[in-house]
Amino acid sequence: MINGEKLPVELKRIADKIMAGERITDEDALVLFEKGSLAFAGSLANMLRERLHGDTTYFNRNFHIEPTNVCVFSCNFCSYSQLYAHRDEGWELSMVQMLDIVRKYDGKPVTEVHIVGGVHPKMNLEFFAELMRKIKEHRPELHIKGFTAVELDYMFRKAHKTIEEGMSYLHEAGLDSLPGGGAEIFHPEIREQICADKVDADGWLNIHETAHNLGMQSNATMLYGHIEKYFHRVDHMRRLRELQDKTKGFNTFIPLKFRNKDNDMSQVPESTVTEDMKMYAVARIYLDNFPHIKAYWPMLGRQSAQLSLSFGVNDIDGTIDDTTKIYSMAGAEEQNPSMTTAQLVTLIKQAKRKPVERGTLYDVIRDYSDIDMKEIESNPLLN
Ligand code: V47
Ligand code: SF4
Repeated sequence: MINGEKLPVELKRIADKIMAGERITDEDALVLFEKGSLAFAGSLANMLRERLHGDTTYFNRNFHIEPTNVCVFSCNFCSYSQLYAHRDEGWELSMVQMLDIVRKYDGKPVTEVHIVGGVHPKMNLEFFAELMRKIKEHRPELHIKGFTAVELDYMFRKAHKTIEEGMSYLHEAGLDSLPGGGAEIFHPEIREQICADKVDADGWLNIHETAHNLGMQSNATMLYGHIEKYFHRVDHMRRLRELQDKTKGFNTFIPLKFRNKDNDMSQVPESTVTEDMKMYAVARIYLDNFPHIKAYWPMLGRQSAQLSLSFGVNDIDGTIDDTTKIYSMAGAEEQNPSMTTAQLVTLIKQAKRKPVERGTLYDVIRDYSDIDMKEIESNPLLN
């Protein structure tokens, strides 16, 4: 009960703030995590989601390119990478192979390619700038969302470029926006235990700030549900909220549920569905300056992604077309993640929400709420 007698005073005070449209503090967020029930945090998050977006739930039509899983880093939670010394057991796509993936979508109504992979010492800034140019030459309107701050940090340092020089160079070559990966948990207490050797919090935030200052938009993630405590999550979101106050360049926050198969943290149990939904709800409430909260269905599974639409989430990413391995290798239920538009629309409609196809930057492409399902299934431009 939100206004009932049984509600502790501190939760009532937080609910009042949220309902009045005020920003909650870090302490409030901790109280929500520690003392608020899922129903309590969830109903407040749902109210905010409906204030911001009504029933609108976004998805897009996208595919991934994962250039390599060879990586100079060794994050303990990663089930995907192969150290350079063992590169024979990994994959390295050539320019031609990556352009063949893009060509496979000729005539198909995808709007975004998401490029992310391991940090390969031989795939450098010049190589990826050339990839950007070649993709844009072939399909200029395809939005390229590419490279985590981890990949960019390594690429720029190796090329002896400042962040601004490197970012401008890739942007001019065709890179449109940045995905949110590599953020993990910013707090050094945890970062040192799960991914000690890659870019730190300030480095990650600097890269996104520079992109924003150049007019590029980006996303932000947080890898949760492993060895971190609630206050590490709040600390992570605080750093993001502060940068967003400055630049307004983030589009969406994506909590990523830790998956424990075949990695060096396999002894750590995965979070429960209740914990997952609570994470989305608190994120929606705390990150009042982030327009969107995304549930990435290949990692979360489609049923939990559907459920999250009642806990603050208003975006479930895209069609994917079985082009990413990061989550299947880490044990996600979706071993070959792929959804047709009709399946995404059905999933959203079943949750009594309004399915809207978007571009990467949340430009509305099509509202599917009144389109007949048979029409969607039979029209290749819609499905
Ligand atoms: O940074 C790696 C995560 C991320 C595991 O911006 C794992 O739209 C869970 O950032 N369990 C890369 N997560 C993917 C990413 C992303 C995904 C979807 C959409 C967007 C976007 C960005 O994958 C890494 C890391 O946090 N990851 N291993 C694992 N075992
Ligand atoms: Fe490399 Fe990324 Fe895996 Fe870390 S999470 S080992 S940076 S591929």
